[in-house]
Amino acid sequence: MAPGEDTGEIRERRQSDRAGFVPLIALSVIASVIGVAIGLAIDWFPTAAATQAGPIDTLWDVLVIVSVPVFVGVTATILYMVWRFRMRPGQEMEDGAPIHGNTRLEVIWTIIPALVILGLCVYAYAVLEDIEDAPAAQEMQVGVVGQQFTWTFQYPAGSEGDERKLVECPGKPAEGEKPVTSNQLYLPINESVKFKICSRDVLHSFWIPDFRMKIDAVPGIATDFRVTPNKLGKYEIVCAELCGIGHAYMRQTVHVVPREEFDAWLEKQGDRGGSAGGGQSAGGGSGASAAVDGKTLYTEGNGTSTACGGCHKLADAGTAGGVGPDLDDSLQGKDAAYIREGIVAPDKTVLEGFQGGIMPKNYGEVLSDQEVEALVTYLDETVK
Ligand code: HEC
Ligand SMILES: [Cu+2]
Repeated sequence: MAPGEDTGEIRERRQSDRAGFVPLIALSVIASVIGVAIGLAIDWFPTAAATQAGPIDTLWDVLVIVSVPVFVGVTATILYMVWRFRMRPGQEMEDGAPIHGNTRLEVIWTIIPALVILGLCVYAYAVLEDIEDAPAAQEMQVGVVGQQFTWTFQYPAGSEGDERKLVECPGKPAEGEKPVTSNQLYLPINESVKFKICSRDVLHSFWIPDFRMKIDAVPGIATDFRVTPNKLGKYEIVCAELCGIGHAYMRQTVHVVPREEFDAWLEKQGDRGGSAGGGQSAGGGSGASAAVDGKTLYTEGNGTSTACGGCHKLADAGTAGGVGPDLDDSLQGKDAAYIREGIVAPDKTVLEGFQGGIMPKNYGEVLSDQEVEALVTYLDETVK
């Protein structure tokens, strides 16, 4: 075979191959349009309840618009090549044409993706700068302490304008500081808040999906993020780092409320904190304690403590939680001291068949003495 004939044949083949790419490109474009349309139509996220959600959701849409065509294009090319250059009967022993590569193509397919990635990085960085921007007005700081398996929130004491010092993790208040501590997170609407997040034990991750914000809680250091909630309502707080046996139950609620409601709530918490701090003989304190009701504490908590019914079964309260023991059974014939220990020191003795470390260890801190007694009395009387 003369070399000239060979070259001519290859040139012809190349021309017909190029023509063959037209359907491939058409296919990729149509599939990309459909793919992008589906990608944008899917409702990926929960409610957008903070100003930070807008730019983040837009960033997501841009990523969908850019990445779907890449995925579709690569997949379509692979499938098309497999089909078009498949081996046909009689070609079993043939070798492919000797190809040496194509420098121009390689330059193109290196530069274009590099530019796309660079562009997306710059854009994503700009979004990050934007959502982390400090507000012009003074902002509130809230401490977030992660521990197996509950979040505790610390509101710095002091009124507007005071220097608002945050309590250091692991939560030992400085001299003279009386932070408000709560297992409930309340935030005033349309005000920027900066969370200072830390952990008392292992890695956790503080995530509020409706705000689109999440950051790890790391033992030994404080991390932070800020949000401006802009929609009234209750949203879920989730631990997004597998942190141990009770990880799945490490869920709490953030309440976004009007400023007045927030102030009223904080003041109420402050009173509680004050009385727990030793001022229990104060007239107001005893007045409030008269209203302490064990059943309510059990089913709802005191506004600071987490409720019990999510984990425990108790017929009288109508709760069916199955994480901890069925209290109607397990407390049968037990005395008040046993029940008290089960509440304030849950890991001292762990009931057979259950795992220690799941029940929150902070009931002794977040419940006042009267509240613990009210719970003990309630349980003692109900299970008999
Ligand atoms: C996150 C889940 C969870 C929550 C919330 C919880 N518990 Fe528990 N509780 C457990 C588990 C698990 C055990 C068994 C292991 C242990 O003793 O630590 C337990 C054990 C107990 C015991 C000892 C039972 C026995 O027979 O030894 C008592 C009493 C008790 N809980 C009461 C309460 C009360 C009251 C509350 C609310 C103030 C509460 N628990 C909230 C999970 C929970
Ligand atoms: Cu966790």
